Amino acid sequence: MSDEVIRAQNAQAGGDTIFGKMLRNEISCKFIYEDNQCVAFDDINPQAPVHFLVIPRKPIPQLSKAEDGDASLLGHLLIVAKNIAAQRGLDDGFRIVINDGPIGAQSVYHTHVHVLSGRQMRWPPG
Ligand code: DGP
Repeated sequence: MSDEVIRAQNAQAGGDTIFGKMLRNEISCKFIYEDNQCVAFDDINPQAPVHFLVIPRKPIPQLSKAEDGDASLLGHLLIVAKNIAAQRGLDDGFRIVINDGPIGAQSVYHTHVHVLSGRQMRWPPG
């Protein structure tokens, strides 16, 4: 079992997260994009040559806790993800992942969109 999955199985849902601290500038993080709804930054533990995260400023702990009123915000995250992918020249494609809960191997309980590229992705995912 990978370190990432072990970390996810030990993760606690609820409360503040490392991403909340980054959004409040309590810990430093170089944002590659930001607007009034979301920010994006490179993953600290990249799983591909390109691996960045797009996160909402609103602390939705996980996708399964999102509400109907979050539809526009969640759509915005995907539009931002594809815009950054285009800026980075990912013309041959990319993989979008949203992990949810222990089964989904979520380790940070602040909803985030993974964008991975720069190598051939495989299917089915592990
Ligand atoms: P997930 O397992 O889906 O919850 O993914 C969480 C991701 O967050 C994981 O790929 C590593 C990344 N991450 C965790 N802490 C930090 C951090 O302090 N900085 C950055 N840039 N990424 C982080």
